[in-house]
Amino acid sequence: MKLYDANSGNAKRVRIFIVEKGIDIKREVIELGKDTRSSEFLKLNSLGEVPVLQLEDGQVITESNAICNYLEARFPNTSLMGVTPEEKGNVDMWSWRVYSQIFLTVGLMVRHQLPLFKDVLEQVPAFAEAQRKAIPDRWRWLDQEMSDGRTFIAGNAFSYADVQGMTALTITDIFDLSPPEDCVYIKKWAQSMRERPSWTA
Ligand SMILES: N[C@@H](CCC(=O)N[C@@H](CS)C(=O)NCC(=O)O)C(=O)O
Repeated sequence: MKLYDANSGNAKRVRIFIVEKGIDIKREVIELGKDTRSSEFLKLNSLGEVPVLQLEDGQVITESNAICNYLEARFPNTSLMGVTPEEKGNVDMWSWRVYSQIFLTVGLMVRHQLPLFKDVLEQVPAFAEAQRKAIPDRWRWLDQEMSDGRTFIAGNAFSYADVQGMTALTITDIFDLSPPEDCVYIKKWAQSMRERPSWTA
C-alpha cells in the first residue's frame, strides 16, 4: 500500500487516523498545485487531489473519508468508528457533523481565497468572508454540545469524530479561527488533542 500525501488538511486527516490506528503505510509526499496537477498524477486521481491510497493490486482509493473507512475495515483492531451498530451510527453522526459544520466551512473559505485554487474554481471573496464569519459560532455550537461533560466528541472514547475535530482544529489554527475563548469545553478537549502523539502527524 502507498499513500500519496501532501501538506494539506484532508491529507492530515488520514495521517492522524493512521497514527491512531497504529498502522504503518509507505508514503510519497508530493507538492500541492504542482505534482497534483501533473498528467501522471491525474491518471491516479482525475480530480488532482490528495490524499490517494494505492493498494497492493493497483486499485486506487481517493477521498480522505473513504480512505479512513477502508483502513478501518481492513484493520478493525483499535476501532475508531465503533463496533456495535449503535456505536457506528453515533460516531458517523458526530464525524459528519464536525466535518460538515466546521472543516467544510473553513475548506470553502480557503478554496475561495487562496491563490492555489484560483484556476480550480471561480473565487467569490464575499463567499469566503461569509464562511470565515460563520466559524466562531460553529465552534460555539460544538462547545454547547460538549457541555454535557463528555471527554470526546462522540462520547467517552476517542473516535473518528475526534480525528475530524483535530483536522478542523489544525486548519482553523492556520487561519486564526481556533475556538473562541468562551468555548471552555472545546478548549479543554483541544488541549488534550494537542497532547496526543498523532497531533504532529
Ligand atoms: N474531498 C477530498 C478533498 C481533497 C482536497 O481538496 N485536496 C486538496 C488539498 S486540501 C488538493 O489536493 N489540492 C490539490 C490541488 O489543488 O492541486 C478529500 O477529502 O480527500
